[in-house]
Amino acid sequence: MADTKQDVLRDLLDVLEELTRLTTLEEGDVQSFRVRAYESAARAIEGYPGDVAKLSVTELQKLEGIGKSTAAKIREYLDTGKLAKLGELRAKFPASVVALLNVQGLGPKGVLRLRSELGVQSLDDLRRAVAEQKLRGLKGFGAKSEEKLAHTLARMAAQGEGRTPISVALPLAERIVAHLSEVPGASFVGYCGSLRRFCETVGDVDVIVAATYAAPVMDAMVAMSVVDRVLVRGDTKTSVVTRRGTQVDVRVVQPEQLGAAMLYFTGSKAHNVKLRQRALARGFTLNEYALAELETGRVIARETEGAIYAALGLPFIPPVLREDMGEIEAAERGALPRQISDIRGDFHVHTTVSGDGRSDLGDVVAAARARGYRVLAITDHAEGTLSGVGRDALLEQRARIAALQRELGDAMALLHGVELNIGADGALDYDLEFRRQFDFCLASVHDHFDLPRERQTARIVQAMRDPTVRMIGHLSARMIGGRPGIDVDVDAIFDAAEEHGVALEVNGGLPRLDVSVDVLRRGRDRKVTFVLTSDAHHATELDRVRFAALNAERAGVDPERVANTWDADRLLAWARARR
Ligand code: DGT
Ligand code: CA
Ligand code: CA
Ligand code: ZN
Repeated sequence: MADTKQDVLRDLLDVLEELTRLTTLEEGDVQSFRVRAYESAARAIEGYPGDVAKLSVTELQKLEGIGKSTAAKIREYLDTGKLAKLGELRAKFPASVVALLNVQGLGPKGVLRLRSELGVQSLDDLRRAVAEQKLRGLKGFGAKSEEKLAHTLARMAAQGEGRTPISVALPLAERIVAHLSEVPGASFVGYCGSLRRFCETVGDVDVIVAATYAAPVMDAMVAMSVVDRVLVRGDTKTSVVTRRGTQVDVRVVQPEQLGAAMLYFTGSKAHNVKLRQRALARGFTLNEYALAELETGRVIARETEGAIYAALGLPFIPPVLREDMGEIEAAERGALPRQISDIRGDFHVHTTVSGDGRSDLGDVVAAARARGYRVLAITDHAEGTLSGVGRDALLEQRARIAALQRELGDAMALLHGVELNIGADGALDYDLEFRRQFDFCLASVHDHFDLPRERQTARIVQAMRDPTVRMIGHLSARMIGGRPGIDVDVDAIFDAAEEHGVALEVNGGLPRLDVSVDVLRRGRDRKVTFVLTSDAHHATELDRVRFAALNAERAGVDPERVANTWDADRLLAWARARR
């Protein structure tokens, strides 16, 4: 089966990403010239509207962000499916060493020093070295950073360091699904397991394919370029491990059994157990093949999940709710939470005005219009953030927004907003007078992650008291699988949110998903307004708002608590309201 244009593009981006990571190790610097060259090449390719594979070295070089040597590497990979430089780097840095880059606070320099001076080649080695207090004598480390590392390692172990963050697992799964969907005879391909339930990390990715013949599906799976090794190659199940260390289980089922298989392999286990008890109470058995009569084995339902739920006297239960947290009981009472639909706007969006934004204002606005939004707040970083800007740049942007608004008319309201940085003691950027001139201010934490709970809580509450702050962005500032969240008293934050009428963001960026599902569950019955956002740094990332919606649905938050679902007038009045 020939690779499609999309596959080629994704493979190429993967290769560039791996090259970037390995080069940080080779050079001991995340900011080296070559690291940045690969990063900017990846962005150029992502943004290129045509077929990259058709471009010559010279044509590649003409794209902004691609230099001569990177252009040659790209061509080499497209022509041969291989890259000599990558092979060389892989030989130099085995996967267990690359995995050390995931240890917060170590960085490529630290990894290299630990390897050369202490022979640390893996997380286990590092754990041993820390336990034996071997780091404190090392230049650039010391007792303090050794203690910090011990802390980080303990946290990684507690989070299940073998688990893959959803920001890696979901794109991987979507890519596998797209690839296997092209196999002739595959009538359905989808992912199940914890990923379909939208868990923040997954132990492995479970993919289900409905097909009469399994062999072509399994052939296509093991041939994918993301695959590092094959663990099991069977008739109904194949398991592989990707280069980044994620296990993927692919199961082929007969098309008429698809529903039963999807239900079973989506889980959770606890949800399945409850359903099976319910089936037994009705004289049925339920397994991955069918819901059937206990006595006769006669099949009652198996083609769709909905048919199985219906035969058990239940409405369809959305996968994100299947955690045995009362959803079956709620379904029985007809009291499942309402779905979140009709998202009418976004309130956390960056443009090239932010140092880390990658789409021009005009492109972001056009993309928002294409989604049918009625309100859009442009919220670039204020000067207190690393990638933020000063007043002049924002005033210039304000004029551009006003001009765009004239073109848009009533179709969509553009708000000139800003993402303020919350200082260690709660101070915000600029001065009150300047902040008041924005249509919409959100405030969020971007540094000082290690403050004790009272100070973290106090600094955020202090920001909430500011009359210009409409919303607190990514409350915990965590990066799933990377940085832990800051320590805050969530109940005190809810109290302040109710008192000051400040909303809490539900950030849909997969590395963040912040506020988390846990905080959403705790806040479900408080009078707190939640706002779904994409935190897009590129026009295509506006789509991430759907992840925010899934996270809110996981927690069973009612749409009435979610500002984006309000009608346009109410939403706009809320966004502009001044205290
Ligand atoms: P993970 O991979 O650890 O993030 O979590 P899951 O939920 O994806 O678990 P996994 O991959 O072991 O299995 C996928 C689904 O298959 C699981 O959610 C429920 C179902 N399943 C697996 N083993 C059992 C079992 O022993 N009993 C029942 N009832 N269901 C099972
Ligand atoms: Ca799984
Ligand atoms: Ca599995
Ligand atoms: Zn932001």
